[in-house]
Amino acid sequence: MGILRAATGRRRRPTAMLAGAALGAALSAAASPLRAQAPAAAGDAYARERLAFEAADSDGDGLIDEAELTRDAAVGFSTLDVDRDRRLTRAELGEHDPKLFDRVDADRDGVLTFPEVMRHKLAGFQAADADRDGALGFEEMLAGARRELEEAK
Ligand SMILES: [Ca+2]
Ligand SMILES: [Ca+2]
Ligand SMILES: [Ca+2]
Repeated sequence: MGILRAATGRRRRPTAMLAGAALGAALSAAASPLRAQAPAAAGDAYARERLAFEAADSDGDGLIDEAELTRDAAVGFSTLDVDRDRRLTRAELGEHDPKLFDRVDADRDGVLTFPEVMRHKLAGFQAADADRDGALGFEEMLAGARRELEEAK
């Protein structure tokens, strides 16, 4: 136990890619999020969202604010941007939902820029911010993600 704790650090965090992808999927189903999720029990999905939420909540106050959202999105974006040209191609995203890609790709040029991703994420963020305090709690984020998935159908 002691060795494991030392090896993993005080607080285990998912990798940047996982965090970016999972939070994106939950929050707005944008960019990184386009990665297909392996079929998993609902409990697994919940745990994964929880980990992603905690990773994005860098000050640990239990809320994701816009700065934290942006930081998390930037990490997720650059992790996916394998060739570092600041654009995400369909190939770089791997398996993803093409309809979702099209919704994020505002200028329809077939690649996603960070501003396109952020515009989509912020829209999802604001829609999910039910009490309008400029930050999302975990439950707000989950509810927003569920709503978005419904709308995407
Ligand atoms: Ca926070
Ligand atoms: Ca790229
Ligand atoms: Ca584009």
